[in-house]
Amino acid sequence: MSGCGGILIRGGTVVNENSSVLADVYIECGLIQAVGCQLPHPKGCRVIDATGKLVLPGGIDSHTHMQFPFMGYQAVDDFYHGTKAAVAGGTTMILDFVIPNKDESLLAAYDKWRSWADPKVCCDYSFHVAVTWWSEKVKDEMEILVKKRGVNSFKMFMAYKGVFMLQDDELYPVFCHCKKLGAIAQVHAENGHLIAEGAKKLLSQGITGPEGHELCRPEQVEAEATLRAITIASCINCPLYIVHVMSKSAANVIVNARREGKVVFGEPIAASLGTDGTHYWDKDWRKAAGYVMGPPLRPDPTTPGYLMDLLANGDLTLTGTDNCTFNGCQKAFGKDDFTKIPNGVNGVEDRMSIIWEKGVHSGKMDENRFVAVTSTNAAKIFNLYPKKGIIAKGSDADIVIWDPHAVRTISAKTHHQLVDFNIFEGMVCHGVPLVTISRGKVVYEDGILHVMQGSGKYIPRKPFADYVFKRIKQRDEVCLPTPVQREPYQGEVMSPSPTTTSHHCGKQSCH
Ligand code: URQ
Ligand code: ZN
Ligand code: ZN
Repeated sequence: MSGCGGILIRGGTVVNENSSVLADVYIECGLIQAVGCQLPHPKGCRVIDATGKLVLPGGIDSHTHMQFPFMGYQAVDDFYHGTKAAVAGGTTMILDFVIPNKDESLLAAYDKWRSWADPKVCCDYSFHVAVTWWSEKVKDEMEILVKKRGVNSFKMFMAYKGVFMLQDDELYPVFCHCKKLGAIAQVHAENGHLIAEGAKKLLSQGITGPEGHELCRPEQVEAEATLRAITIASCINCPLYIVHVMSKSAANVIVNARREGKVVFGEPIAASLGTDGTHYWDKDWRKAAGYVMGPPLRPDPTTPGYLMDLLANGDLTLTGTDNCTFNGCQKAFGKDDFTKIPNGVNGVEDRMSIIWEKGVHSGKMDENRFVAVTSTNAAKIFNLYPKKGIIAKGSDADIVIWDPHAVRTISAKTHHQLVDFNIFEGMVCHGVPLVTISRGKVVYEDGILHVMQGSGKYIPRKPFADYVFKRIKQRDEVCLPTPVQREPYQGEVMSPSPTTTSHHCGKQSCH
């Protein structure tokens, strides 16, 4: 245990999802080598005093879009600035999205995204892949992505009509295929048809500003699609993951489905937990546009607190950010038409502090649940556990030393993201990362970044995560429908009339 630049974190409280214990942590060669009391101090290793501080598994942001080319612009936070900001906020892994255009090869898109990310990432990362069209080729490529590229999650859009949206009769085979491959199906749940109609109507009524973005896609539009996706998935016994849960109505649909025993996971994001959609009515156009994302934040100001309660009690499972940032001059493309405002907000840097402030400091959840919803549950769902998501011997040394009492004020003036706006501007948060360690290297300490572009690794993920698929497999085995055993029907069978409309088998007479 020496010679690799080991680090001994001494005297902190090690917090995992199920325990908080006073212990030292020794890391070397990128891994946690030991967790215990009064660990020896190997010669030459660095000692970090964590007395009075918490030692947490690094955050895993389940949902980002770094340098995403979208709505005519490229997101300004690329894989370098985005991951740099992530580690400054205590996040040590991101799950980003490969989003092919319709008709584009999924494998080619995956290769393109890898070529963007690999030279730039400052922390570990992995990819979900979006299925934006459906064909035999897509089906084959999904299989290659799972078996040869380490992808175990696919996102389907029920919105962005004509761009990324799939129809119900496409969702069904895609969900079937995800299940067969052991990948989790994720959905962007909004009714794309209703949004398109709503937007046309509002524009014709002279509503062109950011408030139109929320008005054309109210809560029911999100809730309806959430229920529809859950219904389709449950007909197939396919596990389902609802990305960016933004409203009480959609969250309630997920709560009910889980109460009915369905294998459904809900992901609220820093934005939906930390702020609300009243800003769309701000008189300052740039400010209002800064919050435009899909699904939108909700004007009901009790939404963030409600979602946090559900996250605290287990109805919602994990958190991401949907970090997808556009500057004011890019958002301004939609100055006269809200449908042209590039969708997306920040969050990757501030997620941990927002959830600590609104979740733990407020008394809604303890530090163990905080670890579960910011790290462990993502690791379990995406089959990264126990490599990630836990402080234990043998796990990757992705660690945050967290000061639960320190306070910081969020601002675009001081954040590490490139974007020129912060949706949490002025928010005072307890809970501050003091030191972030990624793969055994200190990448952030006392406000200073020590990152190197390209030092992060792509993490391949195996299919059939136990956390997701154990129940599914068992149900498939024991819940098969069985035919009723009957004596064969012996009575008369009348041939249908050739003049009536046929259905089902298309034949006029079945015997
Ligand atoms: O829907 C998403 O996740 C994308 C494409 C990013 N933007 C957004 O507004 N959520
Ligand atoms: Zn989405
Ligand atoms: Zn997204």
